Amino acid sequence: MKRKVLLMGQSGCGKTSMRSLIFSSYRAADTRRLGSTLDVEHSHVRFLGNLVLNLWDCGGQQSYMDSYLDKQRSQVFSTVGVLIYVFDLVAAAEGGEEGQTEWERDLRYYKDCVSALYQYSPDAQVFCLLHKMDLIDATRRAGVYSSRVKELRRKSREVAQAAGGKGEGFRVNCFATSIWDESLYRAWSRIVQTQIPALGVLERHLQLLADTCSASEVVVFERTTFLVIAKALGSSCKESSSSPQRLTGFHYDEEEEGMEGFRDTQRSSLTSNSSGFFNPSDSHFSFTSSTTTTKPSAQSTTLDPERFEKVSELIKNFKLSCQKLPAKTAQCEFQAVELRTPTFSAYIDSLTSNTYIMILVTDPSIHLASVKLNVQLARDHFERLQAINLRS
Ligand SMILES: Nc1nc2c(ncn2[C@@H]2O[C@H](COP(=O)(O)OP(=O)(O)OP(=O)(O)O)[C@@H](O)[C@H]2O)c(=O)[nH]1
Ligand SMILES: [Mg+2]
Repeated sequence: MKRKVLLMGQSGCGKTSMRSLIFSSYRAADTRRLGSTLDVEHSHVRFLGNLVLNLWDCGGQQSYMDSYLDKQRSQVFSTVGVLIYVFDLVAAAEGGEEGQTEWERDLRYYKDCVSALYQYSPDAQVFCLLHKMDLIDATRRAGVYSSRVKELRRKSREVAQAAGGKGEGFRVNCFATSIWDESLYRAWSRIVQTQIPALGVLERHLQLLADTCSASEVVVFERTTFLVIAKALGSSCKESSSSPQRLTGFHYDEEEEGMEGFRDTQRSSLTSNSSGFFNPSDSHFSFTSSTTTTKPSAQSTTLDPERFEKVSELIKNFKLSCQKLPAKTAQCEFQAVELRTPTFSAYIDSLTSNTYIMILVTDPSIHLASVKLNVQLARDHFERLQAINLRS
């Protein structure tokens, strides 16, 4: 199963950087050495065995952009599964040529790309990454983000109306991102999740495993990228939470979806359990009392909405650090992690040939040995499940 993924945006916005971080062994600092991409760089990334992401990293210099939208239009925009349009938030604030700001030029190109996509791949998914968020002052992030998202959604509606459609056009999924933290993993995890068939089936089976292990949370990561593929809450935790807002303790507008990691409230929201993981046995924990954006209740422990992506980033960096060890050690593959803290235990191990699993247990009466045994017994089952789901 092949999926074409278009990575577009103006020159210097960070497309090749994010691709290199997620799919190659780059660290954020290594991206400073990258040169500008000439025309389109194609790469095939095998994901979960049979799913192949056909990445088109489209160089963003003006002459190339004009060519994609004109001479190469049908070639570039046909059979697209996903369009990822990257905006450089810092450049957008600056003035460009002919009195047009960079943001206006970005918007014009974005609109033209969406219009071409509407024509050649109307079933594609559209993701907008508002990138280099680390360079925006923390107090301005929410404002900048939500105003940009509003404009992008408006542009999509305009394209749909111009094409004679009655609907809203593409549903635009926006994320605030930076190569310097886990926000990039969150965005890319969501993007690849949309391309995995029968994800719901995998999540249902994970839920069963979570219950069998009496776990609080279970997460599956892809083996090489460590992107989050699927997750499930144990039943006891599920009953007490009915919405993502309740789970994270945040309420926010639609325009602010996707900027979780950059919310001002994040720092103050982490309480005693600073790992950010769910701890139902914590006497201060309350799903229901924590619902304000700016003032988390002293009575509540809110969860870091990016806790799993933090794990992705940590493990990926750990693996990169290991490569610096003497040759014999560096060649060893990362295998498993066991972590015990006063409030929870975590176990990470391989699940299938293409995935790792992380199981979080907060009940102190549950021994990790039994969790390990369950993972061992579940391996063949999940291997078969993955093969069935990705066969089509
Ligand atoms: N501060 C910051 N810098 C970034 C981020 N992402 C990328 N950069 C920097 O932006 C510069 C340009 O990145 P590239 O990935 O080459 O940009 P590109 O979009 O591929 O550009 P073209 O290939 O010319 O289209 C590099 O120096 C990166 O280090 C980010 O999130 N924050
Ligand atoms: Mg590039």
